[in-house]
Amino acid sequence: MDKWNLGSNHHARLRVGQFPPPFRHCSRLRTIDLSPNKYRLWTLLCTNYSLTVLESFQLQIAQQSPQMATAFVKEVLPPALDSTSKPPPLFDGTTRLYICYMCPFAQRTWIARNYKGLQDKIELVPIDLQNRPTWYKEKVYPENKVPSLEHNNKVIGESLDLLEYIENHFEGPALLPNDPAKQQFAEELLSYSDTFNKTVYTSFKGDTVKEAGGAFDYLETALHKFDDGPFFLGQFSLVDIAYAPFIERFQIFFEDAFKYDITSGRPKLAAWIEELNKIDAYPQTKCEPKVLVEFYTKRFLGMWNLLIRSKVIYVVMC
Ligand SMILES: N[C@@H](CCC(=O)N[C@@H](CS)C(=O)NCC(=O)O)C(=O)O
Repeated sequence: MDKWNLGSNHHARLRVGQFPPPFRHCSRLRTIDLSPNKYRLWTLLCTNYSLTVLESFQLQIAQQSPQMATAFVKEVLPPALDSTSKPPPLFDGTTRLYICYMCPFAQRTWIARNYKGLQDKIELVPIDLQNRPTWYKEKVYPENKVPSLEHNNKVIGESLDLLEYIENHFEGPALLPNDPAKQQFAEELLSYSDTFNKTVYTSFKGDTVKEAGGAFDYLETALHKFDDGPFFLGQFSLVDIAYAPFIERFQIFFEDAFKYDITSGRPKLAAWIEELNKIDAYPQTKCEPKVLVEFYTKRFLGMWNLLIRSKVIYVVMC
């Protein structure tokens, strides 16, 4: 597709939080539909202000079929703050979500923020955990972990608590259903998520596929409970958000390290992953698979394995 031409059959739609800088605070503009001509104007405008916005916008559009009328722009992500970075103007009334791009716990809260369309209300503040700024522990969150949320002059942590906090304190589409049976199942699955993660992470030290298999089966069974949608409670909810970052990592790592497809023989889990990827709020929070595999291999299989896999040893020996 021509970089500057949307094509006569295409229309594009920008959403709040995805406008280029001069319009970012136009809260009255929730979405705007663009005809091909208007789109050309926008691309010129974007070029002046943010090439990244423009490029990801075009990438997204290029991926749409001509029939599809909607294209979403990826948020331009801020660089991670490290030990050399000054703190943001803390407790100035801005709501800030402190995350780390690689952290699955933080990713949960990031997905919820995106899904509720709070990109303009909750500022993302990524932290480099390997080279943490000292002010984070001293002035923001004494636990020194991510995620944490600075809101109304206080800081709250713990990803599962934060999911509920975001659901209860901010506007946007509901992430918990009213149905008491579904609410009860949500509680059950949210409290199982720690056990699930522990079981899978612990399995890396033993007979991984066998030990982790039961945990994946548990999810497969859970996905059969409600048949009014592909998600744990039928419709997309906090429960899906709680599991998504971990399943993302496990699927990639199991495939790479153990040649094991976690969706094999688990059709509901396969469908869940496929549907999850269609939720706009999620894909832009995902990690680069290569980075993830390297990180997990080093952490769970050891440095030696990483060197062999990265062919360093092979090259040295040949
Ligand atoms: N239970 C916490 C776990 C958060 C957590 O362990 N985050 C990691 C990054 S993935 C972290 O901040 N680690 C820093 C540290 O432990 O010093 C939650 O659910 O939010």
